[in-house]
Amino acid sequence: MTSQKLDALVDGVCRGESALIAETLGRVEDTRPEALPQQRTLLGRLENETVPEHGVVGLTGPPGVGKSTLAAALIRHWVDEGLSVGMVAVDPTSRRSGGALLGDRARLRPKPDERVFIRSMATHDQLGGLAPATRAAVVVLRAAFNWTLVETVGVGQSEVDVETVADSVVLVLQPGSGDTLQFMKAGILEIPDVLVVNKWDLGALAQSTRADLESILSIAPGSRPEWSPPVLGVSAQTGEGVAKLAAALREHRSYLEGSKELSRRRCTSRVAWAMELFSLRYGTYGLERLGGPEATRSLATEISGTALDVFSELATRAGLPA
Ligand SMILES: Nc1nc2c(ncn2[C@@H]2O[C@H](COP(=O)(O)OP(=O)(O)O)[C@@H](O)[C@H]2O)c(=O)[nH]1
Ligand SMILES: [Mg+2]
Repeated sequence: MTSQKLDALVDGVCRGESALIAETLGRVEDTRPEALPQQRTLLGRLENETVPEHGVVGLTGPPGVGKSTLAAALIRHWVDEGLSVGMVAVDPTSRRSGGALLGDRARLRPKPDERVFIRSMATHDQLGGLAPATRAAVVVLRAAFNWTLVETVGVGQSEVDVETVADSVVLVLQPGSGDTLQFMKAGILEIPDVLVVNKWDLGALAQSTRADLESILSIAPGSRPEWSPPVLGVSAQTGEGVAKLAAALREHRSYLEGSKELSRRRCTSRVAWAMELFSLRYGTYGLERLGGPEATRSLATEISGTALDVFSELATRAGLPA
């Protein structure tokens, strides 16, 4: 890639031009080793040029709770406020996620001057590269848009652990599904920054689910003393509560920016990404050369630069080709 081409891609992405965003996504999702040097340059430039205020929100939860519908409602809310939004939807189970999202896009009906970009990823064509590809896509979209949404199924069960991709994690549940107890047992309620009981239009059942969640959280509060995750009743279908969700995300954003939490999360995310790339490429053989997974992880934490820089440095230190 010539330096003019690189400049054109970076400028185009930062201006939010769909065609150049799509081209850049294609380049950064390429899993061939020979694509790496270009990706390093491209992602490094994009990270440098990203406005620090641009935020990444993860929407996660069981299938069918209304994550995609809620994403559409949230995108509509933000766009009406004059903000631009990018979205990555990761669906490890469905080959139809692309089609489903197109449905959402139709529901969204963005006007020509509204900046919305949606990318869906299914596992069938990604194999083990899904998580790194998702992370790379997030870097691209974050450079382009005020908000980037990442929709994933489940929490801590899917290949992409959303808490290592997003700055703010929203756990979406639906009334009376019995998921609450399961999540509590799995310790998963410690992950979200905001909890949503979607399908609030279902009435009393929704209210009792919210009450259950609130009482669980009051016994086992999140791991961050300065932020108590709100539990919001939302109907993605009628739009009720969507503005409150947007306000909670804005507030969480302020909390992140005013504390060390944002840089801590970005560091966790960079290390997770570098580790994934390294394990995919070199497996346990590579990890053993650096003294095992834990030693590799702590080494990765000390290396600066983008995730791809960290990956290359790990490879160099292991005496392997990056
Ligand atoms: N009653 C009600 N149904 C909803 C709401 N949000 C989504 N749904 C429905 O729930 C089903 C699953 O929605 P979807 O967004 O695909 O869920 P996802 O699998 O979590 O992405 C669809 O039939 C939606 O129409 C809501 O707020 N209220
Ligand atoms: Mg969905």
